[in-house]
Amino acid sequence: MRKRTKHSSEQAGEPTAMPPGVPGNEAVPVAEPTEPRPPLPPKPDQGTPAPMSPTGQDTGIDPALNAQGGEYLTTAHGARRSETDRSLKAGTRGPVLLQDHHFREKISHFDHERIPERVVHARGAGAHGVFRGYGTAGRISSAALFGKDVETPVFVRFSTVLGSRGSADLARDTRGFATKFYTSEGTWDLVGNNMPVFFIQDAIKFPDVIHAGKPHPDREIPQAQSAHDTFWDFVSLHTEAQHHAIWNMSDRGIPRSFRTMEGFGVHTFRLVNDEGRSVLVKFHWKPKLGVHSVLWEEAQITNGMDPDIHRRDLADAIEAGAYPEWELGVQVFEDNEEQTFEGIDLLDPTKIVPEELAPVEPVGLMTLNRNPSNFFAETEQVAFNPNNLVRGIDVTNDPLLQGRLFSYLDTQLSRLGGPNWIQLPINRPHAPVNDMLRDGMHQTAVHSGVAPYHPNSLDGNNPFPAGEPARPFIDFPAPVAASVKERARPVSFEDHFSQVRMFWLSMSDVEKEHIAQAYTFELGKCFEQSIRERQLQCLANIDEKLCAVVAEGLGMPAPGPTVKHSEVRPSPALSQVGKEWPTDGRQIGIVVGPDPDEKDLLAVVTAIDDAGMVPLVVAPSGGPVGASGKVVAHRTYLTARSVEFDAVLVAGDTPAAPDARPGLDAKAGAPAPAGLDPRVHLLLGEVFRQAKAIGAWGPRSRSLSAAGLPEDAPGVVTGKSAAAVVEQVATLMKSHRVWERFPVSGRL
Ligand code: HDE
Repeated sequence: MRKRTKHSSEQAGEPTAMPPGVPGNEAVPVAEPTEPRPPLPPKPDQGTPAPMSPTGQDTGIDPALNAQGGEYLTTAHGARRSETDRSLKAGTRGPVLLQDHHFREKISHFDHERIPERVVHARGAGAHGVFRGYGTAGRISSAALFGKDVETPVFVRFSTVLGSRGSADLARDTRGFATKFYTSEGTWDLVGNNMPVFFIQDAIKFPDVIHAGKPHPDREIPQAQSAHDTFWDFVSLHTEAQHHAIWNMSDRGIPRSFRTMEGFGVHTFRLVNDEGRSVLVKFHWKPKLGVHSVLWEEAQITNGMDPDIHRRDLADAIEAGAYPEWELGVQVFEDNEEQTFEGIDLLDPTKIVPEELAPVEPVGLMTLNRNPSNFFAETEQVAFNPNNLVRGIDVTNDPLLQGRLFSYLDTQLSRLGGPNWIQLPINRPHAPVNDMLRDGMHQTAVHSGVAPYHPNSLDGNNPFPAGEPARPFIDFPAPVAASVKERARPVSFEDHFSQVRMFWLSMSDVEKEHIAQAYTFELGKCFEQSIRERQLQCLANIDEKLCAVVAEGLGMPAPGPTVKHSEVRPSPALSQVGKEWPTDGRQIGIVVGPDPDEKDLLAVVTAIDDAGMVPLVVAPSGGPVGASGKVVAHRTYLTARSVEFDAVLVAGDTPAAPDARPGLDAKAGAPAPAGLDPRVHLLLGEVFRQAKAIGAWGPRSRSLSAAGLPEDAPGVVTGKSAAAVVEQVATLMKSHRVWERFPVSGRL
């Protein structure tokens, strides 16, 4: 990440601009402009200008826009206004008049500014980008977007599931990963999650699981959390939910960033090639930066000090030119009558196919390279729908997917206020549209012709059904088995534990510790003893050691298993530990004292910048650091907190600043040693506990020992030369954390 973003230090309260006192930066009172200026240029989403109005008059304004044209303030119907700060009154001190249309229009529109938030996935962040096909999927799908070097614009919205629009980003939860591909053959929506399995097998259960996960209906708490009775009541009563639940309890439930999340289509889809042959596939998004998560302690601190962390991180990275990338891949299976692979039912959304059995074959690369210009118009109004399919991509009979094919079209009717939401700029296809849908609330198209029906003779039979040369969408002629109508599920959907055990056995020791702690925390927040008992029984059916550790934490007896564990082979691809990743965009805190060696500091900042990472200088107070003022503090001891750094460097001594109060260090559990600023003590203690790389250089750096950090601990680098320390820290960061530093009980 080369460029510092304009927002990167906002959350901590320091302006990134040079402070007053620096020549050319004196505070000048902001005067209201007095001359009109040319209209704002159209925003990228607002289409190409089409100046004709329905009356045939060339107004010079795009009628689809009709929002920011001309230089002067107007009412919504275009009458210029000379005054918008005072309401119309009967005399200076008199009552406001009902005839003040401008006042009523302004207030009334404001009263209706909010639309209902999404019933699930309400909290999210979006970005524009491009998908480039590798040309490798041509043999299995006729979709044009998979063609070699074909570029398709995309819009992606990431989200949490349970929380409201204003909830914190680092809730322990599943993340939505929804992608709209504006292809030349129509829009394809791949509406997936960051976990490859789902809580339920049949869509009819969706309202049940969501009612259980959302806040309790009496007090409407807790917000954006699964650590409560109704959630665990549902999960323990529905053993099919255990697989998704263990993913949530694992580190995957608290991602470091949207940029370090995998994505999954979850269901099995069907791809069809130009010869009409089909295969079954599972879609995977693989982040170029690797899969990385935070710790539960970090999540809890972050939700207080920077609840917008994921939104900010995505926007900052794109603004700085560190465009996040994901490779889209498919696991490919034969489309046979059983629709199983190695005994795994491909229609069961609570099952995965291990990558070791069916490798993920890359088909294209997605790069997110543009932030939305208006959150409401784009991120809030974007409407995804798994029905949006293009030629070459089709659905299967997965009963969860089948239900979704109804739900998404339906939900937009109330969320976006009628059937014409597809005409909103962010939802418009980039392919030509010629449907015979007419009228309805908020119709913005001015259709011509007299015969919106088919066939017709009055409009020359337009629009024409597309023949094969025009490459229409083809409903794949999937065979339908002769059967009876019944409310039943296949026997193959009844194994609810072997894949959960496979996930558990695939985890490293550290990841197992985290999972056990997460279950203990969540069940510890439940009040009903019977719910804890039932979930402990489920844990025993997954793994007895896991159950024993959680039971001990809860102070309850551990039950034995009631199912026989099947033989499962671990899938190493499920673990996040043991791999190396690029460090682009990772944040390094550089803690300095009041009088740092400026030459060293400048060299370190430059080296980190050049390596594509973000240096954040943490100084006793804001403003320029050192006499020359070449480096400015991005954080102060007061505003910095461990959670925003992936590694920390300490440049020299960090004595207590005049505003340091001993109480600030209370959380670290011990008073700060004399001479060390208590906030630096707290910072270093947390960073150490969070197993992040720590570096210090120079004979004067006594801060590490003063903070009680053992210099020979794994991932603590000291040395004479700043450059060498920075290089070693950067190497350590490739593994994301210094995993050896975590205490492991050995009981799991
Ligand atoms: Fe969704 N889901 N869902 N879901 N879902 C919605 O649609 C629903 C499911 C997913 O950023 C809603 O427009 C049903 C699985 C994402 O705008 C709603 C069922 C997966 C998003 C809805 C499921 C998802 C949604 C709410 C069970 C992963 C956010 C607002 C059959 C493969 C999209 C909206 C965005 C949103 C229904 C299950 C992913 C109510 C009935 C499985 C990423 O229509």
